[in-house]
This record gives sequence, C-alpha cells and structure tokens, in this order.
Amino acid sequence: MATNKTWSGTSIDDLYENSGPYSFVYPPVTPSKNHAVLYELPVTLNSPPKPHRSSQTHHWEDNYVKLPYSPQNVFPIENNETGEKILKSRWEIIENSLLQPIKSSHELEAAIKCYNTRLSSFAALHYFFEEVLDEEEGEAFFKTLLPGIVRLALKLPEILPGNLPLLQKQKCSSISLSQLQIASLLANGFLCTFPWRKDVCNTYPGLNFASLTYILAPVGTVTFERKYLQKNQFPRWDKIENNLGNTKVHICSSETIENGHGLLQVDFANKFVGGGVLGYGCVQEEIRFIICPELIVSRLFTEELNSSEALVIIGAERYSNYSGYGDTFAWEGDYQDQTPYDCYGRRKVSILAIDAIKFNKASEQFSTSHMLRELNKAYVGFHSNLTGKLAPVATGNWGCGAFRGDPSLKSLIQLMACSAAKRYMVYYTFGDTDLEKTIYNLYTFIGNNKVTISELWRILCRFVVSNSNQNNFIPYIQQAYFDLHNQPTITQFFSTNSTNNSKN
Ligand code: AR6
Repeated sequence: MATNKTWSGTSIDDLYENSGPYSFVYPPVTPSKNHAVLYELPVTLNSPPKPHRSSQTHHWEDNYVKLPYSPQNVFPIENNETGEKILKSRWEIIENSLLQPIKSSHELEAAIKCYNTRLSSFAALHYFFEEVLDEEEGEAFFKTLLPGIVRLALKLPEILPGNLPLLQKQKCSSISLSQLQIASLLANGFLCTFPWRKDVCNTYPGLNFASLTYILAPVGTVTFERKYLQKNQFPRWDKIENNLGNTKVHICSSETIENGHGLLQVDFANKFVGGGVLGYGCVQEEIRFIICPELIVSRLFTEELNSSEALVIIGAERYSNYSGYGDTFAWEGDYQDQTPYDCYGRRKVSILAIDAIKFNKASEQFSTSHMLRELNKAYVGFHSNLTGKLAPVATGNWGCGAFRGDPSLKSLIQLMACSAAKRYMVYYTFGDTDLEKTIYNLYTFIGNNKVTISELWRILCRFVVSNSNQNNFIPYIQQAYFDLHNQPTITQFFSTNSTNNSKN
C-alpha cells in the first residue's frame, strides 16, 4: 500500500484527546516569594500590562539583575584639566550618547563605546552594514529602527521599575515579564548597556535583533520557570514498573518541534541557555531563540543549568519564518503568531530547555552514569505537579547533533522520562524516515512485550557491561529482553501477538 504518510504510532488528534491543541494545563501566575511578577495583574490584552513597582529597589544587588539605570551604576571619567578620575552616572552617559544622531555603524560603535569600554571588535556589524545590507536598508535602519530601539531601551526605568531576580542554581523559581518589558531589556542588550556581563559583547553581529519591530507594543506576558529536583525526588529507574507501552507515542518525519502546537516543546539547549545565539551558533536552540527572540532575555537572569535542572518558558511569541539549518539558515519573513492566550496573557506555548551531555566518543553515552544523568535531566523537565491534562512532550534527536548522541538511545531515555512524568511523546525525526521506522519498531516491540521502565533500565545498563558495539544497540535491546525472560529466539521481535510474551 503506497502512502505519503509521514508519521507512525498514535495520531496527533488522539494525543490531543480530540479537544484540540490548546486544552492542556498551564501553571498559574501568582506572585509569591518564588515567583516575581513584574507587571500588575490581571492582564487585559488591550494594552501592555502596567509595570509593578517594588517598595524597595534591588537594582544593583547580587541576587538580582543589575539594571543599567541603577544610580549605583557609575563610570569613571577623567577630568580633562586635572586628570583626576570622577565617577559619573553611567545611565546619564548612556542617554547622552544614544540620543545623539547616529547615522552609521561606526557612529553606533563610537556611541556604545562611550559607556562600554569592554567591547572589542564591531567588525561584523560594520561588515553587515557595508557588505550585506543595501544602502536603502541601511538608511532605514538608522532613520527608523535604531531610534525606535534607543527609545525602547531608554524607557527601561519606566517599563521595568521592579526588581528582576536571578534564576539561580538549585532553586525552583519563576519570573513573569510583559512582552514590552522583555523588548526593552532586549533593546538594552542590543545597545550593550549591561556592561557587567561579558556575554553582552556577543550581541554583535546579532542584527537579528533588527527584526524586533515593536512598533505596536505587544500586550502579552511571558513566564520563565527554573525547575530543580533534589536527588531523592527522582524516580528509582531500576524500580518503577510503569508499562512503557501505555505511553502513547506519535513519531513524525515531516514536521518540526516548533510546529508541535500546544505541546511541551523541547529546546535542545546548552547549559548556558541560548547557546550560541548571540555568537555564531545556528542549530535547533539558536534557531528557536532567533524566531522567538523573547527567549533571548532568559540569558540575562538564568544561571547555568546543572544536571538536575531545566528551564520552562511559557508564552514566547514567534516572529519569524525561516528556511534551512546551520549554514543554510535564512530568514523568510514575518510569522504571524496565532497561538491563543491563556488567562494570564501568555501565548499557549511552552518551551522546555534541557541540555544533553556533549559526547566526544560515541561509546561514552552508554555508561550508566551518563544514561542516568540524561534520564534525570529529561525527567526534571517533563515532570509537573499540576493537576489536569498535561501536554505531551514534543521532542526529537535531543543531544544527537552538535552533542553527538545516539537517537535510538535518546528516544528510549525520553520515552522512559515521559512515562514516569505521565506525559505522551511526540518524536520529530527531522526528515529522517528510516529513524521514524526504527523508533516505531522499537516502540512496538516495547509495547507488545509490555516492557517496563525498570526492565528497560536494566537492559540498557547491561549494554554497558557487555561493551557491545554501538551499531548493535537495537538488536541488543531485543535479544537482551528475551534473555531476561529466557525466551529462546529473536524471531518474535515485532510479533503483535502478545500471547507469546512471558508476561501477561
Ligand atoms: N525540530 C525537530 N528536530 C530538530 C530541529 C527541529 N526544529 N532542529 C534540529 N533537529 P542540535 P544538540 C534535530 O544539534 O545535539 C546548540 O548550540 C536534528 O536531527 O541543535 O542537543 C545548543 O546551544 C539535529 O541534528 O542539538 C547546544 O550548545 C538534532 O535535532 C548544542 O547545540 C540535534 O540538534 C546542543 O546540541
């Protein structure tokens, strides 16, 4: 039967339980010690939410983002006559420099270097204006777009008067910001007004920022939630008896994660979220951050993720279409995001940043400690204390590109984590139809044999012991399963007849 079907397993409609993509639960926005809400509630979506003012300001303290307009942000200036150094408000210098007419990338460089002397080369920015943009585009940038970015940046004290805490290691905490606040922070990032962070230099040649045309102020909000679990909060993978076949799986070779509407969409992250987005990276994470630039602001306050942590971002809007990948990546115009809002003004889209381990040698990933780390990392991202219908996970070859993992192993690890976290899984194979079949066959085998998490875990661990060749991984799983149950042959692999199974 010839068919153009590009998916296997459970249908997407079945995963949506026939109530469409937007019927899953979202965590509430309730201000608390662990949830900083930087705007006033409730959100109306008629105009940008009003900023929340704090009674005490913490704009220059260790556990907070140091905001450039803080009076404590000072800059040494030399007195021309006496040669003496005096401290001046850096925000005043920023305002004075940026309000001068700026007509070229060289003038922009000079303006920025008045208040940020740590920056080195602007060569890429100059190259972009001189060699990539045509004259008209360059003029439009300096006439219209740049003054808009400057205005947005300089309004930061009004737009974000509250305290912006850091999402620090080993703490579960959340920040909710309005889209306008994020835009203003990004505008400041673009203009390098955060002098105390080295990574801000990498803003160049990030002229993807130029696509941030916030001419109509966005009215929505975004929540950034850092998730952390302590050691004793993880499942005992060698003990849980969940039947993996009960986890519904949809495997698709034609779509990509960002089109998994309503699902918990995985960002194949770096432990420094965003990875190379402000530098030279252009793979899954960077592309996601470029098309949904509100994600970039997470870099301001999200401390490096450790192995039992994840970051979830709810509500980031998508602004761009794209084509290609890596070297062939190209911007393909505006994307009109039609995702509906939740009752807190957030687009109903959740993005989960989890960083896989980068393997130098393929065989390393089969070590028990590495598999355990990856399982726990996926689990901390997938699990939720919410009651209600949890969104299925939209994932794929997590850790299998730049980080050189093996998709078969990673698909099993993610299946186990989904099962333990009580979520279904959508696996996008990124155009790979063979992988679609492989994963479907593995999953069918697991389902037919009612393989449990603990059984699969033990089988995976033995693979290390037997030190088998990585290419034999899939036959190994199947044979090891039969060995575990003393079944004589390997011929029953994909039998749909479960009466052959040793369990019932
Ligand atoms: N949807 C589904 N699958 C995708 C998509 C997509 N949109 N894009 C890529 N893939 P990679 P990693 C598949 O290399 O190995 C970044 O710099 C495709 O098969 O981005 O976890 C981060 O900041 C691709 O080969 O993720 C980290 O530093 C595979 O997913 C580092 O890369 C893996 O994509 C993470 O590397």
